Amino acid sequence: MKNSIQLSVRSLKNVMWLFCLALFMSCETEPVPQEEINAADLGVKKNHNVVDIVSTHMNIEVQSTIPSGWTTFRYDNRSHNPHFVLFDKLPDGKTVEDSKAEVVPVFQEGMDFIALGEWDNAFAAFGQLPAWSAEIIYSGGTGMLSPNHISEITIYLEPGTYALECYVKNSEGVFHATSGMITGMVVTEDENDNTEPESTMEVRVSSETGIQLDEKVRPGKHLIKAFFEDQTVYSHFLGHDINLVRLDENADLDELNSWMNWSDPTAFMTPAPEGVEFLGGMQDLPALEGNPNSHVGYFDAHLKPGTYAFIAEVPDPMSKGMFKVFTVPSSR
Ligand SMILES: [Cu+2]
Repeated sequence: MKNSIQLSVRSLKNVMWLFCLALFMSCETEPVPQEEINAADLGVKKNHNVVDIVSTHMNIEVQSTIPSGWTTFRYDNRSHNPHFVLFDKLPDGKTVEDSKAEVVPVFQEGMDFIALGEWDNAFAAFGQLPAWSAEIIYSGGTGMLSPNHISEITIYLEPGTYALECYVKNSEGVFHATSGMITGMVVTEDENDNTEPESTMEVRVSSETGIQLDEKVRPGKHLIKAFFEDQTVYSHFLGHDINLVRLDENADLDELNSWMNWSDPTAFMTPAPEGVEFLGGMQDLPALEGNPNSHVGYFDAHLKPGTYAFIAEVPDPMSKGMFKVFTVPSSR
């Protein structure tokens, strides 16, 4: 008897709740179609096999071995600096210890000469890079992420040995990798059974046409598909990536445009430009011919109404069509 009373009270509550919901929905002048709500807020399917990456200071903590295939990484930046995590696929037989010994110090020496304006010495220093470093395949990773932010990305990882690194510079021009932000990870031949995720929005990046996105961006939780049409090497020795930033009224677009270039001795150093919140993105994907998975990476974003931009870390991204400012409206 008690149970049946409880049940009917519960049923009554349910009916009242549905009534209130119906009343609330009827007040909307333009109801949002259910499929749109699903796509924007509920359709982001989470992968359950998430690999955690954490930075608490100048470090990258991640498990040392994972299976190959589509993999979701959850990067938690608990430090006081903006960071990213670039996945360098190393040539066979090389490990992160080789990168630490033969690559990281060379870049630091080259950078130190650039800072002194000694370009000849800088080029001589970069000439010390081991021949094998030209075979490193930049294989995606988390875009720039402000402190106390979390970003999830999904990329397809081929078996191999990787170095995960961040090369933002501190206020003295020291690369974060020099200070310890580089770590190794082995991707085994074992395949995970994850499938490619479904996106709610797509952005495309190309060395010829820059960054392209839909004219209308809807607010909500998104899983953004970054499609790299191609990849190339710019004057800073690296390719293009894509980063999502939120801009407030203090943001100086010219300053941000100049800042996004590691090889500029006055740029890509902390503190980051004011008024800019880095929300992740996708590091350089290799866009290999005949390998569709190498063109695609996914990253999550909760787009609230406001002003944002997609921007690549390349010299003068504005001139390359790789700095696209857009607005997220308050309604769909
Ligand atoms: Cu860093």
